[in-house]
Amino acid sequence: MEQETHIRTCHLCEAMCGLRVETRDGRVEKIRSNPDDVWSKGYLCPKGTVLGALHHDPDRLRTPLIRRGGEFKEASWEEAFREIERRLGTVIDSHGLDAVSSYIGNPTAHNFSLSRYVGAFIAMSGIPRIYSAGTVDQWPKNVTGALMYGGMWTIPTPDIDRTDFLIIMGANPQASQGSLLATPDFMGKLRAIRKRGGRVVVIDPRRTGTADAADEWLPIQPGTDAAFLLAIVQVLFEEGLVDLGRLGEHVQGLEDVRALCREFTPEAVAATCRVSADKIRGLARDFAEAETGALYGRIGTCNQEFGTLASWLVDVVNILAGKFDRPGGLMFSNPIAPSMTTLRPPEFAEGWSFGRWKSRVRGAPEVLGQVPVSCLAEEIATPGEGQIRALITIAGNPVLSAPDAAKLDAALPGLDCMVAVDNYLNETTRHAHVILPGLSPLEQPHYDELLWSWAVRNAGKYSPPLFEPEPGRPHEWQILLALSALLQGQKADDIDTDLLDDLFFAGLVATLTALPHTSIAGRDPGEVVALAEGKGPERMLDFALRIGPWGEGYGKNPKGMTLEIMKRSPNGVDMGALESRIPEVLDTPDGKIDLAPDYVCGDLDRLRGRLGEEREGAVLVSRRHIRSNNSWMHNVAELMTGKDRCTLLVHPEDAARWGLVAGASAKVRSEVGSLIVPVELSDEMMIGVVSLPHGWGHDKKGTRLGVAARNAGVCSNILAPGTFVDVLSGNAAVNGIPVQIGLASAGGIEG
Ligand SMILES: Nc1nc2c(c(=O)[nH]1)N[C@H]1C(S)=C(S)[C@@H](COP(=O)(O)OP(=O)(O)OC[C@H]3O[C@@H](n4cnc5c(=O)[nH]c(N)nc54)[C@H](O)[C@@H]3O)O[C@H]1N2
Ligand SMILES: Nc1nc2c(c(=O)[nH]1)N[C@H]1C(S)=C(S)[C@@H](COP(=O)(O)OP(=O)(O)OC[C@H]3O[C@@H](n4cnc5c(=O)[nH]c(N)nc54)[C@H](O)[C@@H]3O)O[C@H]1N2
Ligand code: SF4
Ligand SMILES: [Mo]
Repeated sequence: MEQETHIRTCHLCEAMCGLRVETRDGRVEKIRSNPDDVWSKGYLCPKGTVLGALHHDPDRLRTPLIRRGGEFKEASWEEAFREIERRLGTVIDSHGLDAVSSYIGNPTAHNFSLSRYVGAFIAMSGIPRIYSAGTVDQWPKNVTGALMYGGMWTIPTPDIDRTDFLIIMGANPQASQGSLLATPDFMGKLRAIRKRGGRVVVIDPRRTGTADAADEWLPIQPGTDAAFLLAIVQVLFEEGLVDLGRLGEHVQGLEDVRALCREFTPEAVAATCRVSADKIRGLARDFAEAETGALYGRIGTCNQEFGTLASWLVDVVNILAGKFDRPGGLMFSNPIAPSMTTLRPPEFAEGWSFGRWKSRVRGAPEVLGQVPVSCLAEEIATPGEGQIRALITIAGNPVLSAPDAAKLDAALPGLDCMVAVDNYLNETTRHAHVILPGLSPLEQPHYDELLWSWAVRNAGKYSPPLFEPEPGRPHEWQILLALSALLQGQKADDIDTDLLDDLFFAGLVATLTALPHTSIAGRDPGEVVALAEGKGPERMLDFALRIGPWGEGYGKNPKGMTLEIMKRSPNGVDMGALESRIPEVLDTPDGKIDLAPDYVCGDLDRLRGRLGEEREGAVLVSRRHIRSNNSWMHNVAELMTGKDRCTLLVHPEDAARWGLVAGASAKVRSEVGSLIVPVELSDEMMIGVVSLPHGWGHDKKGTRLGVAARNAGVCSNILAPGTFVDVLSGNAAVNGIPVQIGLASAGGIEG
């Protein structure tokens, strides 16, 4: 057969790079970048080149697996769904749907089907409570988005193409490629800022690859960003540098912020943050005075003790310094296909409220419908009314990625029913009774659902499937709909996923026609449904494109965007740079930005307490690597070459204090666990701070990950106490974990 070249978008991360995939005889031969891609213009990273290896990975599951005893056996789809019906039925008959829960993992957001149907699954299954990777990730941003702007996914992103001063706080795009900041080639854009005379500052306890490429690295004590930012705010007020510009009339709460920052002078926070007062003042002045500027905060500012305060203050600083909603500042995208994920959940129709219920065992208050994922283990393991007895994991590996990892690993075998929608038999899914594999991404179309919501340009791209799915295999959207039907008590043999899809779609259309600002506002939903074509995620994408800002509007704008038109531009469509969106983007009760939400400001006492504390001893932070992706890409041999990456980074002075030498093994102990890991000396680390990557620990028995098992590493989340959270959001604090460190071979420390 002839060689073919397919144009495609890489689905692995937020960079959404354009690829040229060369195939022959049903095999991927080579993947290169696509220079004609309107968005990525020829950029890609090493992970993009291995989509073929992932597709052809012999360990990737292609049929359902049913576990009987300790053995997984291949099964037909009918058998698998019948087995789930039987197991779920037993749980639900005895304990009701309250005994069923679900964990939603990160690749859900990057998968064509799952991203569009996980909402259908949650709504139609009737499962009362779910857990997700969101509470080890961006939940603080969801809280501040909801309270400040009225939408839990209304999250601003830095306009890096036009900024002349970028401050990066707690993010390492050199590895991650950017997060809640969708751009290709972040590092190229960073270099471009400097080349045009701009300045880049990185605030991070580690001198990362991003910091190395910046003008300045500003080390900070983990978990103290909120105090640092409050001091910046204090300086802005004290020195008369506050200038809201055109946003003045759209902001309320300014005087509250002025009053509450007063005590947080640079001098008051300097020792805690380990940043000099002069540095803080200088940075505040420079930022305020810059013509354009954007302060960007990401996972290091979220996955920590004061995540919500820090996330709030990142936005506050931008707003006060006049760097918000204007070119070169922090801006809101306007996606060509608006994300349905970003619709306000019906339970919050009357406004955002918190703590409507509490977790059963720990009493953790609900935040935006979820409690910390670390609660999952105890909710499974603790007997009593409301105990979780059945769990459905969807594209998640919480046994490695969630805090208190060992506890969850120990709890999962206690379930009466566990179903995993996953492409691998890994650390988490090995506990499942049934594993349902999704199609390979190359067998599916692609168009990111959520990520364009914080893209640095208003663009979009559709990729057709590259390979035909193997006959008889359902799409993941069909799997999710079938699972929701089983949870509703339907018989496996009777499920009609097309019918369920029609129901879900009709519900979505009804929701959108009832909203005031869409192009189909007030239309008869039945009429719109009748006009919509196709089924599944393609119909939803077409719908999103049509009702979007450039959309055809079901007849309203006949030349407007449709999926058909999008498909004619395989290299993507670019509607231009970001534009100011305030006030239209706001959905707060008074239509203004709430600069000082009570819920958030209520946490300042806790921060005051932190400033009064003397904390000594080492703390642990996390890191990422460009050739890795959370826990699940360590099975690709091409990405696993080179030196061991699962090491403890230690500053040489610390190493000397703790008796460590390069290559030796350190024993690291926290309040909840201990592990032994090779030491890598590095003056990248701030003294007193050590770093471990997450997503490793592939030495568990019963997985089917040939390559990963040979490069097992250790699971850093064994050290993360589940109760160490950002109180306001319930988000895990996997950064800033107090640890003790010693030489392992010499017996190390006790424990
Ligand atoms: N210590 C520490 N812990 C962290 C973090 C940290 O910085 N430090 N980061 C946190 C963050 S930000 C996140 S997002 C979480 C991630 O946490 P998770 O989402 O739980 O973990 P992943 O490693 O992304 O696991 C993804 C799973 O999805 C499966 N999968 C991959 N592709 C597909 C697909 O197309 N379909 C299906 N059905 N399954 C698929 C994989 O096999 C794997 O089982 O980890 C968190 N944990
Ligand atoms: N290659 C690769 N890309 C990825 C992923 C991956 O695993 N691998 N994961 C994806 C996912 S799910 C996400 S959410 C994004 C995350 O993307 P990023 O937010 O860029 O995450 P990291 O690369 O982990 O960088 C976090 C930085 O925060 C620093 N840090 C830790 N604690 C603190 C603190 O208290 N204060 C400050 N200021 N800094 C701190 C750490 O030292 C680290 O350098 O990346 C995505 N992209
Ligand atoms: S940066 Fe790498 S992983 Fe991310 S989309 Fe581009 S090629 Fe894929
Ligand atoms: Mo994430």
